[in-house]
Parts: sequence; C-alpha cells; structure tokens
Amino acid sequence: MTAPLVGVVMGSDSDWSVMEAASQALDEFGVPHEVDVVSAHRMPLAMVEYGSSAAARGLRAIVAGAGGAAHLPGMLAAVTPLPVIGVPVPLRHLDGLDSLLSIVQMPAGVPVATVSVGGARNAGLLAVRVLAAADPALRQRMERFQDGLREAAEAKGRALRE
Ligand code: RP5
Repeated sequence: MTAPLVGVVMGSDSDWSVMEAASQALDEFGVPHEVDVVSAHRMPLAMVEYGSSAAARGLRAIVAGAGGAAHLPGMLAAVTPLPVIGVPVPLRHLDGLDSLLSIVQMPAGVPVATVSVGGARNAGLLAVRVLAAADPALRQRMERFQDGLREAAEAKGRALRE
C-alpha cells in the first residue's frame, strides 16, 4: 500500500457526507490519502498527536473539516508545520456561518487555508495543487483538469449561442 500524502480528517463521522468530496477529488488525481475522525473537543490529546506527528509520518498536507465550533483545522495548524486546508461543515443551525467563522478567523502566524462552506471538493483540489507544486506529473494532470473545466464552460456557451 502506498503511504498517504494527505490526511483528510473531520471532527465527527457525521461530517463524512460533506468531507467525502475531498477524498473523491484526491482519488481522481491518484493522490494516496488517509481518512479519519479526529475530534478537537472529544479527543484533544489524539488530535494533538495526529497533528504533531503528521509531517514525520510523511503527510504533505492536511484537509480538516468540522462544523459548529469548528476548532479542528486551527488546532491542527497550531501543532504542525504542514499546510492545513479547512472545510467549514454546515450543520442544522446557522447554515455553516458558525463553522466558517470558527475556521477562517485565525490569529496571525497560524494560517488555515479556508474553503467555502461545504467546499470539500475544492479542499481536495487545493491539496492536489500543494503537492503538484513539487511534482511535474501531478501538475500536468491538474493542467489537463483545468483544460477540461474550460472546455466544458466553452461548450455551454456555444450551446446557449446556438
Ligand atoms: C463538530 O461537531 C463536528 O465536526 C461535527 O460537525 C459537529 C457535530 O458532531 P456530532 O455531534 O454529529 O458527532 O465537532
């Protein structure tokens, strides 16, 4: 089995229906990754251990999703030098605004790259770009993917004009 390069973690298994899209994006680009529940509030010591050992275990980026008082991405960023991409998971109340603000308003010095509410697919794609910066073959796959986006948009324009 190939060693994972990205960790996709979430505060609860109830986040999986949103976070699955990050894992799918990584699969599309053939990026080996691991998936786990790492709760900042319910298992704080395991969360610190996960973050502080991530780089030494060979991970190059972490995608972390959480909802409500969404402290997981920020706390991981506090204990790892790796790039952390935060996904605000929308819950039943407040439409994910609480999750977004909990993740995005980090103090200077401890960055979290925050995607849109529910934007797990973009988080996965951003992790691919992080890896692609030092991997020409992966960068080429990303360029082909972007070509596909452009071609699809152009085709829609053509269809409207016809
Ligand atoms: C957060 O609390 C999790 O990330 C999840 O979004 C939310 C609710 O968790 P459950 O009560 O569904 O386990 O920490």
